[in-house]
Amino acid sequence: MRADRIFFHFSNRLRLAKEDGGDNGGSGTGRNDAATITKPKTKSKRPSLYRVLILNDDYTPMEFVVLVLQDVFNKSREDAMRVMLHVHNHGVGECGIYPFEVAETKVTRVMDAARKNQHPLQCVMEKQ
Ligand code: TYC
Repeated sequence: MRADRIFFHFSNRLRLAKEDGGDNGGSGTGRNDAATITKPKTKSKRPSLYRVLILNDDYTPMEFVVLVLQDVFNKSREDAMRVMLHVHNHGVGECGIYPFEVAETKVTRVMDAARKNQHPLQCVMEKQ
C-alpha cells in the first residue's frame, strides 16, 4: 500500500473507532470498525416445509418419470430410477422437501411436462 493510502486507512480507522466508542450513541466497543450486528425486533420464522410427491399410474412411461425426476428435482440417474421404481411398486413416493414456493414451482413443472406430453402423471405437495 502507498504511504498516503496507509495514512488514510489508519486515520479513517481512528475516526471510526472514536465515533464508535464515544458518547454519541455509537453501540460498538471502539475496538474495530466492523458493522454492529443488532438483534432483529421481529421474530423471524423458519419457513414451513412441503413434501413433493409423485403418484403412480398405469400409462406414464418409466423413462419419462426418470427424466422428470432428474430434470425438476436434480436427481442423479440412479436416484431418479430408485424413486420411480418405488412409486411404481408402492403407488406414491417423495421427490423432495422444500419451502412452499419452491415446492409449488416443482409441482407446476412436473404437471406442465406431463400435460405437454399427454401423460397422466400426477404430482402433489403436502405440508410436512
Ligand atoms: N407405472 C408406470 C408404468 O408401468 C410407471 C410410473 C412410475 C408411472 C412412476 C408414474 O409416478 C410414476 N409405465
